[in-house]
Amino acid sequence: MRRFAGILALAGLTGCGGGGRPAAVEVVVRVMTFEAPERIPSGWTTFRFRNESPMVHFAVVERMPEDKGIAAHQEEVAPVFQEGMDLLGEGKSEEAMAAFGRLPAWFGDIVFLGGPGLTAPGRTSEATVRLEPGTYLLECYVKTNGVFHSYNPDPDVYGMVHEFRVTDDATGASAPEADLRMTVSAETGIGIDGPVSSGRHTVEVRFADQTIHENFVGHDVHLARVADDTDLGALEAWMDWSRPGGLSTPAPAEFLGGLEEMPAGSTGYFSVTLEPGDYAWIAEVPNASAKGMLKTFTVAR
Ligand SMILES: [Cu+2]
Repeated sequence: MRRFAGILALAGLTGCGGGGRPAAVEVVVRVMTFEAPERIPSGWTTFRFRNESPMVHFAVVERMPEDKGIAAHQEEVAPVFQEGMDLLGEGKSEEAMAAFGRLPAWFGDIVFLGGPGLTAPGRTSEATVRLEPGTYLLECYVKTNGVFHSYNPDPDVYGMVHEFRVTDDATGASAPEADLRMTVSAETGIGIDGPVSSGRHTVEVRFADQTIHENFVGHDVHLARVADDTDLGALEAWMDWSRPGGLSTPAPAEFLGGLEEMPAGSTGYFSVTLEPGDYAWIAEVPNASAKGMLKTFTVAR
């Protein structure tokens, strides 16, 4: 019987209630470019995000509409966001909204499907999501000196965006086994079942609902280390990309990953290793604390 189970596991079959753990897709950032595979099989997939650069980044997974890929994103989306951001920086909010109005209609058809949250320089974070076949992007829209990482002012060079194809081949992997369960909701904020201890954890995140917040993005969850000199008010303000200093390097706290936004009803996972200390769960939305999306907690010694 054990041998039979082993053969099933080798074959990656899921019919008897589970294949193996999701294979990890390595994503490395050394400067401001994703190094990642161009083709991966479909199914449960762990993105292991190694930030070897001196700046904070994330890697949101975006399923693209039919026939759209990195070229369309870089020609029709990234410059529009940069123009709008430049106008916001000049205090011209009406002109900025007019600029955002020039986003192509298909922008609304991009599906944000999780991916590793904000990850500090030198840190590695992991997020696991289930992917159907299709064309996808990894994107980081953190800013440096007012410029989105996903936008390169040089028209001949792409920004921090990586296109990959999820193929019809299936991994057959099961969802990870989680030891903590979290719910993220516009109604109830970020909630987690019970105290968080030190050590390695895999957190199951259920998006009970999803909504477009004031800064046009959905809610997600990130983990920040809260040090003695961390200003939680500054951290909260920093999470809003539409503020001139928002999501701009350097971050006001050390980020340890998390899970980017997903549609209502979706479930994804992230893994973290926690040492004793103070932390905050926080979403990338304006006024996170009023929305229950800034929650501090302590990992006991
Ligand atoms: Cu970045």
